Amino acid sequence: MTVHGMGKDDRTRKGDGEGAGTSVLAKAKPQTKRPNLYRVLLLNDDYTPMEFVVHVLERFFSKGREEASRIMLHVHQHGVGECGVFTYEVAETKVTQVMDFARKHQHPLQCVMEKK
Ligand code: TYC
Repeated sequence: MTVHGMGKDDRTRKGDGEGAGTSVLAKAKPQTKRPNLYRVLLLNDDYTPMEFVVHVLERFFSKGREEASRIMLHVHQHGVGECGVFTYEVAETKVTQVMDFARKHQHPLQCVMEKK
């Protein structure tokens, strides 16, 4: 219920057990909400060429050649590695782009996302 003359953005409110004619300042709720974040991961396999994985990291994750090579080798040696951290929609888009690109080139490369 709104008080006559007050817009919904006003932070002054009457009532709430205060005496007649008094007014209190409501605490301003912090407006910043941290978005849920998702890691996008590449999985190792025995068949996708190393150079293709480096290209994927450059093309879809904006990595330079050195960083892309480092991530690719990490995945090759450890089985899984992080390409980046994104909001849900962006992470989903990256996964779809990588999976479509890998399929188009007939490589079994797998890309997944997981909540941080
Ligand atoms: N293991 C692959 C090879 O030896 C290279 C590779 C790296 C594949 C990373 C996938 O996500 C991957 N050709």
